[in-house]
Amino acid sequence: MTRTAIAALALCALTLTACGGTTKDSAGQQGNQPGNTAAANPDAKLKTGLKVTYLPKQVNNPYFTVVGKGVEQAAAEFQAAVKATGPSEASAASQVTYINTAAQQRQDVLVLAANDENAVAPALKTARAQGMKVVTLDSDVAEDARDVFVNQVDSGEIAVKQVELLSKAIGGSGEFAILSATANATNQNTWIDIMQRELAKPEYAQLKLVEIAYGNDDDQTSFQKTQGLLQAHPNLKGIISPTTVGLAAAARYLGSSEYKGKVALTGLGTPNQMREYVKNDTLTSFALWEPAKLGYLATYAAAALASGQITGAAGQKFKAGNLGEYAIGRSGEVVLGPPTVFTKDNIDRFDF
Ligand code: RAM
Repeated sequence: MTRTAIAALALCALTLTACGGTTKDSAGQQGNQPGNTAAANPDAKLKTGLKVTYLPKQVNNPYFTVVGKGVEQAAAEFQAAVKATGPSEASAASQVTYINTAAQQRQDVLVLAANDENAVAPALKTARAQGMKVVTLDSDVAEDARDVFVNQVDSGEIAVKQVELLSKAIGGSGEFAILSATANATNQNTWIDIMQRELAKPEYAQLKLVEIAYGNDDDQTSFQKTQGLLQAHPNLKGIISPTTVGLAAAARYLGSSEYKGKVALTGLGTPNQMREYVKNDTLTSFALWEPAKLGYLATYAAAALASGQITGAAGQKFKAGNLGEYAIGRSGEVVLGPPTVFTKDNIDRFDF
């Protein structure tokens, strides 16, 4: 699916307008081919002893380490064995060899956050044809290359929230930039597309998006890109960074520069990485979901697939341990829940 198509789907969900074009949006239909050909049996027992591979976008990103804790916790609850593996950088094709290895090692399920929606699709399709179940979390792949996508938050909601936070921080008017992760990341591009549509609303008429920069979810690159944005746009009033790596690097740069307090910053970050910058007034608010819950939910979805409880079709339900029951929505998507906004007032209640 193209970026625009994903954004359009997210927008359909947001505005509740009638949107055609999807082929499996009602309960009881078969899930995505080629993996989901059997009928679902909601009463099937959750299998124990499953082999789970967890493949984040990159291994050295604290956010994905926390997601991995949730994967481990769920797996421990149904005695599955987890292999966590992955590239050190989040480039488009960097995950292909890890997918092939998981298939060769006959892993039952793969839980992955994709760096590119298409680059990994052929390897995933081959693995699924051999019987491996594929659950994406955080950042999706082409819909026919996975069984289920576990989205952290409704894509529209999280994109709109960031525009709202930025607008508030700069008094509703002025130039701003986006500091994203990699140019191919499905989640980033979906959110950015929705943000751009949101800017067309009359209440944002005075906001001007002047540049989208890519820090590649690399700390140094994100730091330098922040500096570059500030130099290139002397009238810049704010930055949205919808990536935990970008937000932390931008805060580090801003916090010790002449721009501190003059250029606003918001986006998506982990409380532990952002605490000092919220406390020293580099930024007032940012948002996120609970990464461990995302990993936990996705791993239960993967086990439900491997146990035959679900096939990935819309309307099917499964139990996700202590998170309770979840239903699969259109396009095989399961949504974890609403985001949390962190400020000085609540940040000390969170430790991740
Ligand atoms: C980074 C990654 C991830 C994104 C978070 C918010 O860690 O880009 O995909 O969801 O930020």
